[in-house]
Amino acid sequence: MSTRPIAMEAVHMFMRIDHVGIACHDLEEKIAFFERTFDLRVVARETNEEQGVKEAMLHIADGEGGGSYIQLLEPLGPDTPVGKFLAKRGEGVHHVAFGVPDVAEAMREIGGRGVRVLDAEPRHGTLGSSIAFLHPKDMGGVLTELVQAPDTGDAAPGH
Ligand code: V0V
Ligand code: CO
Repeated sequence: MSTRPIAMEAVHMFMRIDHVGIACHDLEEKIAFFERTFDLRVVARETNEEQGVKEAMLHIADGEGGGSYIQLLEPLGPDTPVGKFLAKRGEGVHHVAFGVPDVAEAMREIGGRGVRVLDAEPRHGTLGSSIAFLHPKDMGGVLTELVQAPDTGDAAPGH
């Protein structure tokens, strides 16, 4: 077995964990908990009508190609992805988001490998990112998000 270290520029699709999305009933209460308990700080808040959420990003670390965060998500209504998730499962991990260099390219490549891509084109995400989702049933039960940070690659369409 080779003991050679993996090259820094090793090619795989996911560059880093961008965020873990946590569904909650009360965004302000959960922000207060994470700030108080872990000394984390909110760096962005947004109401995203298209995704049906009010969300906040708590910064953890910076890495190559972007940072890593906890994303707290409160639904805008019961008939939204997070609203339905809360009704069915209660509060908990809603999705895991991976950083990719180019979200449109990742959607094509991953879609071509038989995983259902839920978005026809990249959508607007938090912190100016471009995002797309992969079906949880094709991802071992985990709703998975692809994230292209705003300063990497070319701007995606729809911005
Ligand atoms: C649903 N299911 C999940 C799930 N949501 N499994 C794991 N994790 C989740 N988050 C399961 C559910 O238990 C059902 O399995 C099955 O999928 C169908 O679920 P459903 O309740 O009938 O709901 P659907 O099919 O109407 O919608 C589910 C999907 C939907 C995943 C297709 O939620 C979606 O399109 N999500 C992508 C958009 C999104 O989640 N946006 C909010 C985050 P059983 O019970 O039949 O076995 S926005 C965000 O992250 C932003 C803005 C950002 O990061 O910037
Ligand atoms: Co997210």
